Amino acid sequence: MSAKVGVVFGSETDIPVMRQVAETLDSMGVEYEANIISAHRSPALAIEYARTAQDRGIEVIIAGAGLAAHLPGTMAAWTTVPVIGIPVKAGALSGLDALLSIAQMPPGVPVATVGIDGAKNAALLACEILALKYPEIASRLAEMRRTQAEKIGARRGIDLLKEK
Ligand code: RP5
Repeated sequence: MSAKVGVVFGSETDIPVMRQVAETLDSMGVEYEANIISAHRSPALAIEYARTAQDRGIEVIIAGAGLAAHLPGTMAAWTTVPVIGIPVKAGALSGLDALLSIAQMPPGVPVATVGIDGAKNAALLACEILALKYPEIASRLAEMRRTQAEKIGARRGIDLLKEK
């Protein structure tokens, strides 16, 4: 099966966060490919990746980066495949710089933005986009939501406040 999700990130130092994307997509049975691409250090590769993504069967791109995080916006500038950006916590501003860089895209080139280090939500949002087309992914998401609700439901009651 070919990859539906293109996962890209700016540096090997992003791997601990981006690994959660892989774990979540694996749990949903969604095929993906992963590449280190930097908007600043390998800009030509970034453009080539985004321009060819749709022809290679990629239906959603998840792009993670820290600091002045231009990778998601660069991807979005060169493709109309939906791009989800993950601001990775790094450097003096602990991810706030990346969050604003990714969220504050000028009108006309949207990037869906999750919270700082929000890798799991990025993967789940990608699954929700894919679920519009693939019923099996929709079923797995529904099952995940049911399980999640059951776990919360099992933790009700005033005794919670008395546990040590
Ligand atoms: C960004 O700069 C990367 O996405 C990473 O989060 C950050 C720091 O990169 P390194 O200097 O650790 O390679 O491009």
